[in-house]
Amino acid sequence: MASEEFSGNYMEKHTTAVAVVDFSPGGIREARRPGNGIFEFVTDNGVLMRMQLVAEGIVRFRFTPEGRFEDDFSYAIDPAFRGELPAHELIEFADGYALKTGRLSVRIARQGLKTTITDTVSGKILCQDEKGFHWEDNKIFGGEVVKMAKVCQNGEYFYGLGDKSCDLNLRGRKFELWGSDTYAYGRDTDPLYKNVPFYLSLCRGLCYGIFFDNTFRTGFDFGNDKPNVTSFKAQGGEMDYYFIHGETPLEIVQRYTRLTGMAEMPPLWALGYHQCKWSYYPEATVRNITRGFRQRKIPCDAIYLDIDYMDGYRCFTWDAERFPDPKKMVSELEAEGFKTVAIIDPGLKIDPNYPAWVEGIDRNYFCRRQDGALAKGSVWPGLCHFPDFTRPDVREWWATLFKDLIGETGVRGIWNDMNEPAVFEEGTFPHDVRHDYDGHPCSHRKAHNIYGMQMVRATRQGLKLWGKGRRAFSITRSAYAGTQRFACAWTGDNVASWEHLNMANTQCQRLATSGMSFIGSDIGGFIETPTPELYLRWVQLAVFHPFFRTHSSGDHGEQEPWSFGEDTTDWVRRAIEMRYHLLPTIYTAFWQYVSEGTPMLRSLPLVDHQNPDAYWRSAEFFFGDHLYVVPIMAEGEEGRFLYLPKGDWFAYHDDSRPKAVATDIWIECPIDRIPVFVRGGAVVPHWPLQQHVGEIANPEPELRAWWKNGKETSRWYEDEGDGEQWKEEVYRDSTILLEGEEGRVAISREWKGSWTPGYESVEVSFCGIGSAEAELVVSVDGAERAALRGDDGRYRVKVPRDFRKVEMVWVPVEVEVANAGRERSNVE
Ligand code: NBV
Repeated sequence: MASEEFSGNYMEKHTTAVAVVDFSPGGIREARRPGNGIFEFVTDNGVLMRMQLVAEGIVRFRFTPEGRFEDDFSYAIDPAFRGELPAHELIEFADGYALKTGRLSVRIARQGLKTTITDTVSGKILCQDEKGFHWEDNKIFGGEVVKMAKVCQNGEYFYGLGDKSCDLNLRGRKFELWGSDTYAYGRDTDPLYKNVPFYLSLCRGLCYGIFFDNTFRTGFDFGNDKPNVTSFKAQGGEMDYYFIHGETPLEIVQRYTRLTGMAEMPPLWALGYHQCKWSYYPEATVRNITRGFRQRKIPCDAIYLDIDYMDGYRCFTWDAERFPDPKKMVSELEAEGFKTVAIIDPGLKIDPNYPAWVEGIDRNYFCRRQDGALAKGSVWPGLCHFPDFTRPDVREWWATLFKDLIGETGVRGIWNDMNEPAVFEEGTFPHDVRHDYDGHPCSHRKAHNIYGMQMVRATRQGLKLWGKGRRAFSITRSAYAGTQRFACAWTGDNVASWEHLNMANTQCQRLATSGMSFIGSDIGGFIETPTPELYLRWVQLAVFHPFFRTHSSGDHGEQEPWSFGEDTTDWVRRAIEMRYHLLPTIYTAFWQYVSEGTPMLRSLPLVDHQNPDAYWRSAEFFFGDHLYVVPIMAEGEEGRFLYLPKGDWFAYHDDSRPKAVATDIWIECPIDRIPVFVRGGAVVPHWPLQQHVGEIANPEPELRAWWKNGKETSRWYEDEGDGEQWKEEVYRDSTILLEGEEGRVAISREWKGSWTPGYESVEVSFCGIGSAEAELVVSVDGAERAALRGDDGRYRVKVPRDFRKVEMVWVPVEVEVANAGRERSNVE
């Protein structure tokens, strides 16, 4: 029994033995309005429902059969979130009630509390209850298993839900959320590491999102058990969900992200390339690797220390033989442009000679079992105790433990692993482990899914406490909704296979849809060794993943950019160089994520949401506003069909234009290139090549502006790259308008913020114009300037840093249009 209980399956085994009886709400006997925008309904069988208008487009629903709600506490909802309530009214009908806002009508049936939400503009139903709220009594653990069933409409597609590894569309599948250490997971492995109970529905151009804020083990079914039913349920707690509406899927993701909290700007170096392995040690090996980058001129900004840097895997210690003088090493690496990132796990070794453990035990900071005994589990150091990160005082203490690592030694980033929490053999903590849950004591059944989030929250506190005013860089493997406030994340222990490359693509897109844009996968695969081609294609995809890190378990072979032969080294270098050139664009997309909640990776269906042809596609995605990335994810693929959404597009590498916009156009994909398209009219900021961020003190930017007959808006965000001043608007956030017509193109810009860049001038390149020599005149803020046409056909002009307008006029000659695309019929 003990080991069964420890395995976490105890409840499942015991509850499945009993026949399931579902209960449903009866008829409304009382309606009341306890606050502005808040409405409560009580049924004759004691169910209490609360409907709360939270902000424009967000309605929260809470149900309890217990007649009273629990304390309103959530780890997911950002305490800083403030929603403005739109005008609304509640109308009573014979068969129920309706809450109306300008945009939504939410009807609640008098009998059974079923809701129907209609978009009042189109008059179409967005989301309708099937069985609606229902529940099962939980005699083993108390409380209820709470359930919700909604109609799954014909033509409805689903996205989101964190790190699931299947194709983007979730329709026809079911999933669980219960953070799990899933070494070498596969396409159908479920649950995985992260728990993000947010999904997005897209149906013939209409869309909505559901965020089910419940931290117990949760299940989602998108028409799997019953093709016409979408349902979600949890093993305890309340049915507490937010319906989120928006004009577009991106607006819904923005609203969800605002609700659960915005990420902070990362230090700019964190967007560079990172090199990791389990493990680089001793010091000589670390230095050999960093030297390898500089000698081969492959840009890199961060080097990682996995668990072997510690003394016997004791967190916050160093192995004195392997790393005799960590401070010296870290500061010398820093002088060469490498930031050191170190791993920290949650388990602290039970060892009376180990100060962190002694402090934890003396202060009673470790998790206990139901009967009061300390919870134990074996992990890397042997038997460990685990801090209860759901206590504010424990989080504060944890932050202090980083004094040496961050404050003294100068480690710049902390990587939290094993925080599902993972425990050898048993998998995770037993259900009965107690947690404080910030003053709402509960068992591990409720706290499991937020344990990792609270750990990395505490870690981030440490980074801020000792980081000398620098921006924090923290990484987590496990997460709950809202973790984007505290960390960047990676997709865990993947495998060096083409299938895993495909999964990395969908997982990163999906996490971005789920509010977590700062995401990446272990490039090349954590387990096993990639072929040179697989490694290269992976790096090429990851150029467009916000977190850009090679990591491997290291016991199978080398996985540095130069480990795969000379040609591959050159091609990998080229891909990494592309990343460094694009850093200002990546940083701008990050800013849009931080300031508006707009995902950095934008899945095609979320952008092209009026076109159901795009709904089932998983491969292509948008990076930021204007780049469209077409990853190559199959062995030997030298060309592929792709879907190009409506609009003007240019091939990024040579400004050629695909012949036609179609669902199936053919492109060549030479080995040294990742196909990327740029939207016509886009202005995309670039930097000169650096071997690491900061190598050039004030890099002179290049703005590449692609031709469009019409108008297009672009953004360009700049700041000092570190420090907290961006919060005081010490940045330059430019909005650039491009206007083009035959014989004329102009870009004009305005900016917000008080930051003054250190460079003197900017290079503007007009791309994709064709030949425009005849009587070419360029003016910058009204003054004439010389423009040069390069061999690449681009017109370049140097402009002062604070330019407002650049205009180029010429007498049009016939415009050459090269063909990047061939129609399908040409190649079949
Ligand atoms: O710390 C070792 C590894 C780490 O490299 C990896 O990234 C984590 O996902 N860690 C898992 C524990 C060992 C896994 C077998």
